Amino acid sequence: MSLDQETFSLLKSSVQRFIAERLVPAENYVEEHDLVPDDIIDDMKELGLFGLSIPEEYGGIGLSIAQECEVAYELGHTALAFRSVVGTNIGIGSQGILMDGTEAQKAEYLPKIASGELMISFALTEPDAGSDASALKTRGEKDGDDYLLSGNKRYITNAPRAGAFTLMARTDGPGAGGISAFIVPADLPGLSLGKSDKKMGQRGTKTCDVNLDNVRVPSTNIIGGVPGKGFKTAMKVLDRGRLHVSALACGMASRILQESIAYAQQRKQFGQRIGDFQLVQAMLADSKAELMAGWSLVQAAARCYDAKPFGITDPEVSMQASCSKMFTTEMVGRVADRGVQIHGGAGYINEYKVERFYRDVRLLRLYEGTTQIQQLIIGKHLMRQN
Ligand code: COS
Repeated sequence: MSLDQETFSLLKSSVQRFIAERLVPAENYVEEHDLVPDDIIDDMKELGLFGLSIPEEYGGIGLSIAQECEVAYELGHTALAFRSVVGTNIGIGSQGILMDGTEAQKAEYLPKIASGELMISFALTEPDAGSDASALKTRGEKDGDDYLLSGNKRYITNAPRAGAFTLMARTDGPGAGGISAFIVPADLPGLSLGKSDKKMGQRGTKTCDVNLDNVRVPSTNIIGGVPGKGFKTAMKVLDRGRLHVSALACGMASRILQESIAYAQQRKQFGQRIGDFQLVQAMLADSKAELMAGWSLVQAAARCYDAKPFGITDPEVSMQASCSKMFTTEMVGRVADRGVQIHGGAGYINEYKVERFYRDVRLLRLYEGTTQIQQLIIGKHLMRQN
């Protein structure tokens, strides 16, 4: 699946224009009010951002992952809260349905997800199951043709905005093989949301707990209709999501570098621009080279992903996605740190963008699998090679 090159170039220019003209000017509002305004969300729907990864037959734009990464790279050039609004519909919320859902599930949910009419979140993490995802405790008890879901999901991105969840619950005993993925409408009796999480950064990004107390869900809402396959669905979704996050990290590194260069060009000390000092140039050079390395890695891994049949388990793809996520999210952390350093005291002041981006990017090393989880996945893969 991919969009023809000419239409894709037009889409990319529209996204670039939208970011420059609508999103960047709204960054201060989002930071101040901890809110992405509704009119911007409406414009995102209009632009088709919610449906980037959904095939055209279901009303989306049908980008390949390599193309999706290019758009994510662009979206990385502004406050990450904007990307977060569309992120779950493009990625972790929708992709399980697309990869493993029945035809009826795809036909029912994907068009609404693609248009943004339905926002969908991904509910895997729990209070006692973060990195150790297969230890999740949310239970799904069979009751006639239904399942009764009970448990707690934590730090669920877009939960306050979601009309449905792709939600993992234990239906069949311990371990990964006992987990099923459900499509859970948000308005079912027994489902409630916790209070909004107060986070270090990414103001405007909405996360909270999702609590389930005997929520009755028909067994036809199990993704693919077969219980016990939910953990693999979640892992495949995360493989893809990790490439998207990697591209986002590169986009943000590029924006921080732009901010740093602009500051180094106008700020004067010791009678000259600070950018004329070689020690400042060294920081800019390190950031530029690391950004180029990271972005090349993401593009290569995305091409590898696109070359394989969609939605199947492929250890090589999984390993490359983890290499990308590990390298790029650590890289943007270093670029942000240098950005603050180049700004000096100003870099610690909230009105400068680098202060916010420094906090925003910290999350990239944590969600969709910490750096240490990526290392485990890469290491495991390497030790399996003959
Ligand atoms: N694609 C498809 N299947 C996969 C897979 C992948 N990428 N990774 C693992 N699996 C399968 C395995 O093949 C195994 O299947 P079998 O039992 O048939 O052999 C099953 O899933 C269990 O795999 P494994 O034993 O490797 O699972 P672990 O419990 O050891 O967990 C890690 C593996 C740690 C990698 C996983 O729990 C993980 O990614 N944790 C991080 C979770 C995360 O990213 N959370 C963020 C939440 S979303 S913001």
